[in-house]
Amino acid sequence: MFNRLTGTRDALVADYPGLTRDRIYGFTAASLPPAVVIDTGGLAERGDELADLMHAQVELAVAEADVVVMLADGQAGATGEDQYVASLLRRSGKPVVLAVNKAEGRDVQAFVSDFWELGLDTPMAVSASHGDGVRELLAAALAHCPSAGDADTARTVAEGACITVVGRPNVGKSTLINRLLREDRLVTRDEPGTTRDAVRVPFELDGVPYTLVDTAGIRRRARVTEAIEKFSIAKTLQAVDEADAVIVMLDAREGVTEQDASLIGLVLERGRALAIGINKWDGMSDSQRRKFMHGLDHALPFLDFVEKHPVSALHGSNILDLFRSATRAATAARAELPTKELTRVLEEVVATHPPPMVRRHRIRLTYAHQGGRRPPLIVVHGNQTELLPDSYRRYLVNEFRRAFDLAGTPIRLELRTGHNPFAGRRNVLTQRQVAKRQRLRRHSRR
Ligand SMILES: Nc1nc2c(ncn2[C@@H]2O[C@H](COP(=O)(O)OP(=O)(O)OP(=O)(O)O)[C@@H](O)[C@H]2O)c(=O)[nH]1
Ligand SMILES: [Mg+2]
Repeated sequence: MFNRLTGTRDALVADYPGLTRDRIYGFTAASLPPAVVIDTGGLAERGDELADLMHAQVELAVAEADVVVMLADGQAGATGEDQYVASLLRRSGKPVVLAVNKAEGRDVQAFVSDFWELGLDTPMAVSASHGDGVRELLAAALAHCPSAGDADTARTVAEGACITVVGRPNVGKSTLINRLLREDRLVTRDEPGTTRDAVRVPFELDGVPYTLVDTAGIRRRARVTEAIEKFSIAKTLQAVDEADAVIVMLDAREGVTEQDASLIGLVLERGRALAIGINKWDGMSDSQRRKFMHGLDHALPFLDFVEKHPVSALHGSNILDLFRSATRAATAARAELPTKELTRVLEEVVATHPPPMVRRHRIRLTYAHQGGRRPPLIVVHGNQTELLPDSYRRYLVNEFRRAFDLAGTPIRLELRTGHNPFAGRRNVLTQRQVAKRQRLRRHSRR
């Protein structure tokens, strides 16, 4: 069911180990309404050590959740274990949606009839492997989440652009926000895991309203001893998804770690605009600073479109520059790109550096239009576009970025080949052409 909801295993973004069974986090597939999904291990009634550890993992996931989906095996019928799970979930106080799985090809009413006795809401017949009822299940679950749906439009009108601060634990996210606000609004401490939930605070700069979002520090893999961390990963992921721009905070004293790179990868994968703050720059020697910058270019070579600022959240130096980079990135993410301008830029770019020849034909790129915003999606039309090399795609993106001043936001490019009127038509020779061909053959044989 998790794979079905998230589309593929690629949607997997965080992998939290317990001793026994991980909590796995993912985003719903693009064709479904947006949500963060957590997969948990099975709940067993046996009171051994293994079951206890699994319980702890499930409890943490339930605590983070707005709504819980209980998945039962319909082909096995309602069992004592289902009764047990249902009673645990009822006690959690969270809304529960009951899904009865493996319903493909069955009569729905009869299939779920067993499950009314669990005393949860209406049981829904689903098939995770076939996809039946999955969309309905998600809709039923989201109906329990007040923030779902049109939150996006409501927010941008009322509260301005939403700038979310993310980074490993203890890098100074809350300190940055406090310094921007000029008050100790958020708890900061020299200890990872200080912030446990995503916190939204209003902020105004030069008369423009924004929403700042502080998040719990996210790390890809906790050590086993830290498996029982109480902060909400789901809320951090959701805050990234809802952001207009993300500030990724790094700790200059620790260099760019693999976790930083994977967090930035997650932000880009979700198509979010960003700026990078290199924090705790104070008290570092020149050679330490040089070493960090060198490591940064090396670790993140593909990030030249993202603005990076060394800052001290503690002292407030450069933090406004960092914030302004983020707001520019947010604006770029929502930029409107008129078809006329896009096509003009495309024509110029193609005239300067034409696409390569493929099988003695030149790939033709004729016009471009905008297919979406946040992040900008540019659709380029032409012929044989599927043969366009990656290097040329990158070149196009860079040129569009430059022409429209789109710093800080990823840009998506979609190539579309128009209908080719000759496709699939066999070339039928005329009588004279057939005769000529035969003559030529005879001639060459001789
Ligand atoms: N020297 C120095 N210390 C800083 C700076 N920014 C933050 N710190 C310190 O780093 C520690 C952690 O800061 P927090 O703001 O709580 O970090 P966080 O990223 O919110 O941490 P979590 O909420 O646990 O994810 C605190 O002791 C801060 O005083 C800075 O620019 N320079
Ligand atoms: Mg914090």
